[in-house]
Amino acid sequence: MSELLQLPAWQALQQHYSKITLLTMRDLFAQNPNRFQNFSLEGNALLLDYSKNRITQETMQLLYQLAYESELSAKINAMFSGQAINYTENRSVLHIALRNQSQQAIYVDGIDIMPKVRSVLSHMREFVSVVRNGLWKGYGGQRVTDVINIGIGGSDLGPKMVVQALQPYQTKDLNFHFVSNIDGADIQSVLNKINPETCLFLVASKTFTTQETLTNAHTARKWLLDHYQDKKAVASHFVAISTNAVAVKAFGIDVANMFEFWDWVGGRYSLWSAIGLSIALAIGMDNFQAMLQGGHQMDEHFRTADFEKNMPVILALLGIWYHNFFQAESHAILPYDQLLSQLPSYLQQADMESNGKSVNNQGKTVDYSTGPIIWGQSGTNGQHAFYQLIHQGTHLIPADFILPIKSHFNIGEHHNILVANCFAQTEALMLGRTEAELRQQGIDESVLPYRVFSGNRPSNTLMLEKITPKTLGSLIALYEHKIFVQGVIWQINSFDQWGVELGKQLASKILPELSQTEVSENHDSSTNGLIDYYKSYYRSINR
Ligand code: G6Q
Repeated sequence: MSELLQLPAWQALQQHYSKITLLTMRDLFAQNPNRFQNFSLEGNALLLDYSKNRITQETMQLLYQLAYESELSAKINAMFSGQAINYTENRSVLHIALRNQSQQAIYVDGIDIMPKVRSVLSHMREFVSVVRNGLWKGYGGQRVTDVINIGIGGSDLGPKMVVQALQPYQTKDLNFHFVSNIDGADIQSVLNKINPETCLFLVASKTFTTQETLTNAHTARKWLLDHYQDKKAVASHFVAISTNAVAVKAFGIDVANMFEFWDWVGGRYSLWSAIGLSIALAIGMDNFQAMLQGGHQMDEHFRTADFEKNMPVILALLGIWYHNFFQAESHAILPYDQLLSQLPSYLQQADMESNGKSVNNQGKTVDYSTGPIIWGQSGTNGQHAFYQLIHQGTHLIPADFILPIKSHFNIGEHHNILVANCFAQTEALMLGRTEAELRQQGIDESVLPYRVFSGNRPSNTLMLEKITPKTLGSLIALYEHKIFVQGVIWQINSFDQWGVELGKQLASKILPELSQTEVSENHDSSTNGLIDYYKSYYRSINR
């Protein structure tokens, strides 16, 4: 049995679980009128209500005990002090340094990295001001109207999510586009909309070797050169965000227009770095700094607050409670704000790429479940799609409801209706509807069983004042730290992603085979069969 399963707190939780399954939240709320006060927490302009969970004070105490026994405090200190906690790649994990607003030095290999962080931020500030003021000119002398971020995974999802979320802060002078997919439809649909004279491509790639990003960037480069017929044009229309200066130069991008970041920034934690250049161009550098400040405030909260008052820790422990004890396989992210519509996809990568691991820090296969499946959609759209299954299906799906108090769009009753729906959903999930209540309403006996809601379905509600750069920064950092805490408890490395490699290697092996005429023999019969079917069908329709 693994170390984790032998921890006294884990075993106590196992015992406690059988007691909890006999309780309903409906009863727990009826017994304790202060349940909301007892199980909610406010800070950093966020309110976390976790009272609608299948927990008692004892549950929480045991979960905190699990955090202590997992030496969480030491692990938090290890991250903040720059230790190489990404042990399979021997790297520090310091996205917190990118938003460090204190004068505190942060060391990697004995060198303070903060001067470098600040220097890239001033490079970004200078560039953002030049572009936003129309002083950056294309090769033909025109100002920029369209910014196209070419990147994938961590170099796409974060910036795309934030640019969408902070749309009310966006300059009207620039349009933003995100190209990620290798499918030519992605880049072509953007190229169809923009003008070569007024476009600016941001090639965002930590390694500058990613096949999708480089292929898209070369297609964009060719498109631009077809227009200008002069290679010198590339420098006026492309900038790079990367750790790989050699490859950036080889592409034809002026290294003076390369924005640097470092190997201690993981791709999915990189929106705070120069990878966030599209965000800074959209909302301006002051707003970008406000987002960093929001992130930093959450870092300070996470680093200093007792576990009992620590939002990321509480969210992480509740996640473990359902995932490992109730065997809930997934977790839904349900933002009640259209501006946050990309948040579920963003968190899907942040969480699933971080904690989708099955080997622990001792190199042993784990004997417990790790990372949940993260999914979701903005409310109220989800209500008319998949909430049925959350309410009456056979799966237990813990969910986070995220709601701003004030909307950026004051249109009639829209916001109040949205808010009412959000609260109604968490109430319905918790309370359910009994046969007796249905009878009282005069519901026909023949349909009674179908109309019963079992209830007792857990949710957290996160309320924030308004979606601003600062509150969004705090919200993102909250989830980043939640993911980290879960990784600590599961004893896995949340910061590598070897699972992405195999498919990449096999794809580069298959690519040349697609243009060969011989029958494929290098793979299993399914893969050979698919390759051959594709090749012969393709040839037959392209004669
Ligand atoms: C994230 C992953 C991955 C990465 C992309 C893009 O943590 O590492 O999603 O961001 O594969 O990589 P590049 O930025 O190197 O192109």
